[in-house]
Amino acid sequence: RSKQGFTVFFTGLSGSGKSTIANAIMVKLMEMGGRPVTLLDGDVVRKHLSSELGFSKEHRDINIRRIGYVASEITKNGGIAICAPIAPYTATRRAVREMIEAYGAFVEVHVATSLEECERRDRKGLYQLAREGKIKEFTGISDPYEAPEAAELVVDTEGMDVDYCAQQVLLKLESMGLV
Ligand code: GGZ
Repeated sequence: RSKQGFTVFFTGLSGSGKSTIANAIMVKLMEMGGRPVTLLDGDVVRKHLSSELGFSKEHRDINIRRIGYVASEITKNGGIAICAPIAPYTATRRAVREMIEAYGAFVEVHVATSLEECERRDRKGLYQLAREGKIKEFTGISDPYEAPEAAELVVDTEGMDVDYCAQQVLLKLESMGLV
């Protein structure tokens, strides 16, 4: 029986489907019972933990390190942390991985929905504003996204529904012996 805590860390563009998959996997893990599950979603964290931060590289890195710290505390205490920020920088994601692997497993999930598809959906109208120059430093448009090269799992929400993607995550957690 595994009592080890772990962190599922989603990374991907705005509108890629991170939050939706994260919510679905949270529900599944809660239903399984056992360990407490904490969701650290991008916009909730920005509201409560990082409200003074903007989107410069420096501020994004501070934001991700805060998320990493909270997730590492949860992992240390045997819980499950689910994180869903953009986290565009490889080095920062690696730092968070190291912070968490000191206490438990780190499962990086790249939500690799293409920029074209995210922009086509543009569910919040942010891509249009970014194209018009009304939002500066917008990831994928005027700011970088460094795609992970060694994520534990890659999912793409284009042509795959949320439940399928969440199922893939669950299968990965099972294959890693975490659930
Ligand atoms: C990227 C931005 C920006 C800029 C506001 N670049 O789709 P959303 O709206 O709800 O998710 C995005 C969220 C990104 O915050 P994160 O904390 O996940 O970013 S990071 O990990 O890089 O710290 C988007 C909104 O904030 N948003 N301005 N310039 N996303």
